[in-house]
Amino acid sequence: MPGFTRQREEESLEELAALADTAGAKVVGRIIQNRRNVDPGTLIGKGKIQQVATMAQELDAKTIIFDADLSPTQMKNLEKLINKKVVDRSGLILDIFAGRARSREAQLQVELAQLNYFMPRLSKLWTHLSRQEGGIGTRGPGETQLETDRRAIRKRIRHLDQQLEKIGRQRATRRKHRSKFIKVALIGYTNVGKSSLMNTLAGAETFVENRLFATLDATVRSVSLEDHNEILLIDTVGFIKKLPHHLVASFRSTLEETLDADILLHVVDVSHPTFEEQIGSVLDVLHDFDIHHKPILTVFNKIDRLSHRDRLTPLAEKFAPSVFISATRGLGLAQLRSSICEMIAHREVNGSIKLPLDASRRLARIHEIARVTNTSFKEDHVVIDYSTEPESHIRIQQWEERLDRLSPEEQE
Ligand SMILES: Nc1nc2c(ncn2[C@@H]2O[C@H](COP(=O)(O)OP(=O)(O)OP(=O)(O)O)[C@@H](O)[C@H]2O)c(=O)[nH]1
Ligand SMILES: [Mg+2]
Repeated sequence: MPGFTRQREEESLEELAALADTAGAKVVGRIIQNRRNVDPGTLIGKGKIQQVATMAQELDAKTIIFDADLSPTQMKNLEKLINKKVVDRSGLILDIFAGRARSREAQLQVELAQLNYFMPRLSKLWTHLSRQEGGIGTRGPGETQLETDRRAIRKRIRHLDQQLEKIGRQRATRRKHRSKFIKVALIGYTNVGKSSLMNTLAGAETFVENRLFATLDATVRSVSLEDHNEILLIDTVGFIKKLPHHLVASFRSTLEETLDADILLHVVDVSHPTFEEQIGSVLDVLHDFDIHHKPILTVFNKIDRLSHRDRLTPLAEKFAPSVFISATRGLGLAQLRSSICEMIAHREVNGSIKLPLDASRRLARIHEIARVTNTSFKEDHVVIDYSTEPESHIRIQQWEERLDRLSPEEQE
């Protein structure tokens, strides 16, 4: 499409191949089409579909995977025209998730995401639900069967929703017990080394693998830093580009661990050819979940794989604050620890203060030294919610105490 370069698409396809490999498939061929706009019914053009069908025949491919999200109609049309099972990027990722989910919560979350995904796509070629061996040419369920399936799915979705809500509440309670600790979440693109870093810092045995989405559950470990700082380190599911929102949303309660964190460690695989693009994808997700205001330390990992470390200097300027490490070789960890301590000391705290309506100088001052998040005027006072660094917070809180003791003239 206009605005995309061939190289970028090839890299994206390379990632799709890695995903397919993770899902246990063998890639036998790839096709890219240049187009000015998408065909609403089939995404790609008629001639290209023919080419794909012929190529699939020749290579004896069982499945066609699209590096895009297909609408249910597009998927049905493509399956009819190519006469092979068609999977899109989300469907593939869901398949991986399904194979990776270990905890009960992750399993329920994945099942919910799968049902929501499959429901509008139920067609005769999708035979999963009827539990038959779904090879090509096997007939799927008939129309009445499909309707029964849909009803059963809706019921199951409601059940899963309830179960997840219950687990979510338990998780919230557990989170509350931990609230006196500073929470640091490891976030980042998939396969960048988040779990490896967790293992190095916490001496934990978190599952590490050179494949995508090794981690699906949020694991929490406590870590002691210098300065007597005891933090809780949280390992989370990795991000990937073009991951649709409904899919991310089904990991809501796992994501809440990230939403709840005080500090984010954004782990980046600096040895990856498209790491800057991966950074962009991660920041997009943070934006969508409205957590981009949290303090972020960018952790450039896998520096042991770089032959020219001078490449790193400009990165330090572009992505401050940042550190350079190797989680598996144990490089740069002292710097990482002290950077975390520094961020803890300077992190923003949320506060709220009640001021008389005429304390205009104080009001102006708050706007100077804090980020005001809400102002609500009451009959004889104003309540201001803000976030700022601990020092300013203490100063602002002192105003309130003093205001209580001062006369209105003195307050100004
Ligand atoms: N060379 C090198 N390899 C590393 C380093 N850190 C991690 N790796 C490797 O990178 C791969 C992925 O590591 P993980 O820790 O599973 O990555 P992750 O970010 O948790 O991945 P997901 O859970 O799949 O999102 C593994 O093969 C690690 O051994 C490092 O500093 N240097
Ligand atoms: Mg992991």
